[in-house]
Amino acid sequence: MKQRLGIALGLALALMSLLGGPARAESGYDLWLRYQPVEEDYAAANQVAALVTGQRSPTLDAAALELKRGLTGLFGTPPAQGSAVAADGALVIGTSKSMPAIAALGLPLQGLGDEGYLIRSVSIDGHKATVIAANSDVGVLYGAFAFLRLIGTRTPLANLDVASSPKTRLRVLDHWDNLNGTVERGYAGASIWDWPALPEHVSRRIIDYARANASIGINGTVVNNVNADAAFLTTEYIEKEAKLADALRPFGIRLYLSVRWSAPIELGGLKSADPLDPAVKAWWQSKVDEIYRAIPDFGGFLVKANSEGQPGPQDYHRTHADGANMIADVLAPHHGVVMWRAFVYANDPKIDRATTAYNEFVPLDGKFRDNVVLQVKNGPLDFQPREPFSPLFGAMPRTSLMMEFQITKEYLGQQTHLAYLGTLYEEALKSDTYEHGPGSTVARVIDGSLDHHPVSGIAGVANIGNDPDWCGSIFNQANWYVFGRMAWDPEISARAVADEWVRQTFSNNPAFIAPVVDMMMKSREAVVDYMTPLGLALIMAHGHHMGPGPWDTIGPREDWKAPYYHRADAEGIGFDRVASGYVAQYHAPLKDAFAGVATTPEDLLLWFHHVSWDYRMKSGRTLWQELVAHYRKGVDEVAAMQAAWAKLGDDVDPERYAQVRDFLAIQHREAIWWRDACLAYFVQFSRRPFPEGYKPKYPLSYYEKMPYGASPKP
Ligand code: GCV
Repeated sequence: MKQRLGIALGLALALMSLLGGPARAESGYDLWLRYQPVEEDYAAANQVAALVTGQRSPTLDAAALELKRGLTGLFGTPPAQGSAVAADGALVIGTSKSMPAIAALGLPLQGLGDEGYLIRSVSIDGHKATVIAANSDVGVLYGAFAFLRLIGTRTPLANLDVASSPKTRLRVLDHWDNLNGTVERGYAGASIWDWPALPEHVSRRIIDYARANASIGINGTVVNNVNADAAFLTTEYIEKEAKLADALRPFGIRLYLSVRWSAPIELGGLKSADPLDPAVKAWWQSKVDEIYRAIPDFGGFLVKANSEGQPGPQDYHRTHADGANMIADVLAPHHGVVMWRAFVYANDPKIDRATTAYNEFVPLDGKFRDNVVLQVKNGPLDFQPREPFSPLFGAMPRTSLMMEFQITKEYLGQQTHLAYLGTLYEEALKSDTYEHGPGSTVARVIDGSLDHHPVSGIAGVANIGNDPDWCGSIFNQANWYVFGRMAWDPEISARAVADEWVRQTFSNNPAFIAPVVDMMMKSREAVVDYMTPLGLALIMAHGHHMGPGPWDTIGPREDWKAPYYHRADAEGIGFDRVASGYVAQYHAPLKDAFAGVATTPEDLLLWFHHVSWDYRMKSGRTLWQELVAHYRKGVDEVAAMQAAWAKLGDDVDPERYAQVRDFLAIQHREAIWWRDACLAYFVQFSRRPFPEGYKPKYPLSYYEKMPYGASPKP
């Protein structure tokens, strides 16, 4: 029946478009906020008859507007709007202050903090009603989105009792967006910030960006690249940024800036940027005061200092703490924070790059001001398909630490490959640091609960651009979504989030949800398998990081060359990180487990050890055979995703369906490329035969000469 309706609808749409009618293309612009009609039986049991609001504010108006938009889409008719409950089925929203009916209910709001919400089925004046209540307007907005999510996932609305508050304080997107509109490591078009049009004009896209972020609890945005241009601190740009901040404010989003350490020289004409020079501090002081005059709720600064050629306090023989504290002191009176990045490494081939951030920052533990939070990438290298968690988590009890994830998939197939990062984030957050014995998870380090820090947070390097679908692909939207959901609750499961994303983005049909969630849950492991199995890392092509480059020795620095990482030779493959001192950076029992080849988890074996090609793995295969098996499995998983998607056309509009189908075909072709190129390269060291039925299609020289953007003919 459903299928016949689908065919009829398809014919009608085709006819309408032939006649030039309004058939609306599904570009993906609406993200997970599509609000498509619910099924008849759900609608019959769960109508929301009226929306009841009290006093107004920009944020409460945004909540009411979203509910109106959402309920109209989901139930087909707009809810009546009023200021009192007159019949059964009303939805009452507000704080105790804005809505007397909520105050009268005496709800337990105390524990919700200033961003949490309560959604509860109640009786008001003898009528059945639902309330969305909070201590703040933004809590009501988060509750409104949560209520729409309940409907989007078809949760029955009778007898609701949901209370939720974020576990982390800073839930921030880091945009690596440049002044000229390009995005570093962006694969979704140009920057969404239209600087030339500001301050006069803020586009509709910015409001929709704010809505999408509020719907998943993101409360901050760093608008410019960490490789920062000092121009973002000029008066001209502060005026533009203030306009953006005004547009984001109703949605609970604060604006932050990445700052260039040498800005006092470049903009202020000073001779130095030494953090202990009073003139330098005075410059920052006056700049910060200027910013807060324009943006009273400005969030603070993000700093990449003395990293990959960026200037920093070490240029003046000062420490990271000297630098961070100086700007923290000028931000403190305004309640601003400093997010100081721990992504530093030395260009010394004798030093294991993975050890450097720990060596540099652990001695500074306890030396940072309270409004400084150290922003640490999930792994010690650089957003690889798989890395162990950075040993800095759990090693700095007297410093606030926040997580930095990458949402944009610099190293995981960029625009086209389907790689759901929920499983990667979950793996990192659930990792046990053992800082205070078992249960000292990374999630508890970064939510501040383990060592009782007031500042806690998660940052995600955004995958957002001005492409019609925002993220370069429909499935990349899931990574923005899961980032926000895990920032709100670092203990939520990747599977649960995938399930709710699929329901809101595509369909509530169980026959669709199960295979798609399954694809998503396996997708990141597939990428690990066809790119960097068994703990390999950074063997991507130099610079752009798209495609294989285990042979790559281009570049000025040893630690930018692939052989530095994989260390393949006639004996075996992998990095001996016992010898490098890295293993010792973990707490027991991890450091004991990682010290032994047999006790190291096999999915990280070559990260920690240089292992003989003939080493016997748990499967009974030799290491060489196992490596080949993983590369092959990765390709097979992508083929399985293609086969699964091929059966699912009925529940997806043609435009989005075709994009996923086509991108999976690209992913399959490129997974084969990865497999064959890497194995053609590694076999020259292993000199072991390929298992029966497998051999790379082309000789190594073919892959080595492949130009950027090309991949082998299938
Ligand atoms: C913003 C990696 C990326 C760089 C990025 C850097 C960082 O090296 O390739 O593009 O620069 O990380 O996180 O600072």
